[in-house]
Amino acid sequence: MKILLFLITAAQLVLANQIDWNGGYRFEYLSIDRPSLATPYQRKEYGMHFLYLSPRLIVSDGIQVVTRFDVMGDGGSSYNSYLGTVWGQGNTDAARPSSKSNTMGRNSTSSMIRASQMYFNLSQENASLIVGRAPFDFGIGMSYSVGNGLFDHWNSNRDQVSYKMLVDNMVLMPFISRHYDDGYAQGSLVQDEGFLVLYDNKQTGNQIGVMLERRKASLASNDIPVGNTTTNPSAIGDAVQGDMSVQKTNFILGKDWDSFSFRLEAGFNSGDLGIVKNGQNVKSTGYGIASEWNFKNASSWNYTIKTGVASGDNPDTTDYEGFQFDRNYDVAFMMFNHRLGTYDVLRSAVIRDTVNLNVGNSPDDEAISNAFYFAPVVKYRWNDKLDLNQTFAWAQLMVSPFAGGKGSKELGFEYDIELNYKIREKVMWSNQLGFLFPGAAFKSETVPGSENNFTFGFATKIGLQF
Ligand SMILES: [Ca+2]
Ligand SMILES: [Ca+2]
Ligand SMILES: [Ca+2]
Repeated sequence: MKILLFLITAAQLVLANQIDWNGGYRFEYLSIDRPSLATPYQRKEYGMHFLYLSPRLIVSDGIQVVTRFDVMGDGGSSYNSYLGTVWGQGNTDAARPSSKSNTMGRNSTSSMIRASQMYFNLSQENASLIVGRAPFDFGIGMSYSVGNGLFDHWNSNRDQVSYKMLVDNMVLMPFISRHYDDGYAQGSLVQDEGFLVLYDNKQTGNQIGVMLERRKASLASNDIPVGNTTTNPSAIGDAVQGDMSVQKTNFILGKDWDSFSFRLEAGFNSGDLGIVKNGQNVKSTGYGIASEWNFKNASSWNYTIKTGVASGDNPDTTDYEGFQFDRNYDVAFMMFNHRLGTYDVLRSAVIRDTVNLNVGNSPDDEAISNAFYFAPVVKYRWNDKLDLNQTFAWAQLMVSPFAGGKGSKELGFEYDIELNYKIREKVMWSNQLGFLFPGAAFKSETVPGSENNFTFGFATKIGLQF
């Protein structure tokens, strides 16, 4: 009897705990004819699929443990992203037995499930505490983007302790994030300490805020890419020599009217990178500004202008002036989204895998960097299910990627058409066609074979979230 009672109580306890699931699935196919803009074309063509499942374990009132499992994630790349697995991944083991031969075999490879988030969330009436590996967000996603968009490939998950306090429309949040710890000993860290103050009135759409964040790394954990730029294009200095300490300051400003709204985010870096170049200390001095201007009306036609700037590293100076947007922040289908050309025009190699991936075999791992861009979007709402968006993106370089300031700054322009079809509630089929007319910045006498020829690209993708 006692055992039975115990069993019943245990069953009730299990029932008292709840698990809420959400997640998403997508399949994408993409092709870009001539990403090199030169000869050879280095044509891209791939499919990619991805599923994520996020169980939220509700332990008791206001206490949750959240995890996220990525099924068929980017197992082969070095990015820890939400890219997904290439469709047709195959077996890659060089010493594989013949039973694993892709040409002779009959079964496909299998993939690991990865956990990209795991955190504890305590919600109180006017505050919430987050401890663990959790998404981190700010503003319109210029610097940090959680990657909740249907086709977002990137995330800014980080190991953090953050405490968010809500007072009316004010948000106050101190936080600490640890990006690296060498283990049980004390000492070697890469850590952020920061504070967010935000006024966010959901009724009026008025938003103003600032986030201050200092990222520090000790000498032993300072892994800023350094070395010979010919063998390692990501390198931004000659050698690591000390601690890194960089202050990042991001502002957000927004306002909504009946027929118009805007959002503006700006970010500034300042501090010491702890590396040397030509015997001198390298300081980080980059900045970025992103703005979105939305013109709304009752008709089927709506307009948005996306315009902004990201500083670029000047090769003639010791300091590092480069600034890269988050890679989820896109203004065009190809430009600033996929690598283009035969050399690093945008000076963004520091955030990319330049060892295994090149212009012809990389995913959409490019970022807005070293450029001023102006991208009006014309949106036409056909009916409840069908949207047609046209983007005309024009851009110009901030600094020449070559010493001595040689070369043109014209990045050219891109015209994109996007047709979105909402098949069912929560299920979207999106088709993109892009035409890129690259500017003379992609062609240089310094780099033999570089050209700025026309290219086009196509993507069709289906995505759902639940
Ligand atoms: Ca430690
Ligand atoms: Ca520089
Ligand atoms: Ca992107």
